[in-house]
Amino acid sequence: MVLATMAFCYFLGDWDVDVWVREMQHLDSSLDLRIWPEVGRVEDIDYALAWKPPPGELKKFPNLKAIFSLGAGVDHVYNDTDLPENVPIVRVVDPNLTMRMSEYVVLHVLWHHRRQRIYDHFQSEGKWRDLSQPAASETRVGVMGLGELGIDAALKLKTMGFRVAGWSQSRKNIDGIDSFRGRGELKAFLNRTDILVCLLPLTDGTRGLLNGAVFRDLAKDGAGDGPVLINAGRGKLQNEQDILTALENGDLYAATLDVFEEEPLPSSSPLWSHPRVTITPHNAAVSDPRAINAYILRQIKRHRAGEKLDNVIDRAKGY
Ligand code: NDP
Ligand code: OXD
Repeated sequence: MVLATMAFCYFLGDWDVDVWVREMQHLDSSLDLRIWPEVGRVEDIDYALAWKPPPGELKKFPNLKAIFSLGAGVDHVYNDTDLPENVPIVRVVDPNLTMRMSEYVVLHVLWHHRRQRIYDHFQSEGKWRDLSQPAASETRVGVMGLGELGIDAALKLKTMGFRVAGWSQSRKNIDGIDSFRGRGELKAFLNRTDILVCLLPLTDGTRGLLNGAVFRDLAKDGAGDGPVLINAGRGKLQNEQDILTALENGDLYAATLDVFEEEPLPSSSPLWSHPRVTITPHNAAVSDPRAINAYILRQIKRHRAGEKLDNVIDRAKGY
């Protein structure tokens, strides 16, 4: 199919433009690719491929047929309160991204479960010492957000022997995973959770959810060192002052954070130097240019052929 009669516009923020363009041209060298802000005639643009598009820019394309988020989350598109109406917003659902996220979740659950922070400390002191070690089957992991990413991570943790539950809007029926739904079942979900993994989207219904009241409800009778938070969803899901307070009062023992209220995390944040906090720079599951471009191009080819787009977000729900 000839795609040369239409134009794509990339919004790439601080990502590597050369790599994204090279990978897309590798897939189809005939494409008319524009890189914001050098967009040329706004009437030409059929598809926007966007990471953090500046508010107001998408509205300028009168012939826009779809907006592709370059990540799984779409809150960075929603930041624009003046989005064109009736243009579908499509998010990434791709095995490459899903596997990366599950690697991250499994790594950090195991790292806390196996008490690796303490062994690193022993090593720094040249100390040969072993600690008691609960079995995975004694450790209860709770995954907030049982969507594309949460389900895959939950199943991998279950395979490793952990006792896994998930929390979502709707009830799930997944073999071996206990399902909790909605605010009414949140407390029960937290009460049975030793390691809380957050893979929720940022919406009006989830903003600020990871707060002191939630940490207070986490199980305090676990086999490990105490409740752990792993957040790879979005930074604005969490209240960082409440995380620090909970780390002091024992509602949390430790945390792994990939996302932050403000990114990059300001150098003044006490999280950087907290002895029981692990920080990664919002790279739990990076968007791989080759895989994500291929996913989007497949969708566009199908769309041009009159087929429906997949993974269009529900604007009313916000994810
Ligand atoms: P999905 O849309 O597939 O899943 C979202 C899940 O959250 C669903 O299970 C949904 O419930 C649940 N949910 C949404 N709102 C609520 C609510 N108010 N209460 C309870 N549950 C709720 O998203 P993905 O799994 O693909 O991605 C999740 C998020 O991960 C992304 O939005 C993004 O923010 C983040 N992410 C972070 C990355 C990183 O590198 N740090 C990389 C990729 C994604 P239901 O199933 O009932 O609809
Ligand atoms: C995403 C992300 O949403 O990388 O994909 O945060």
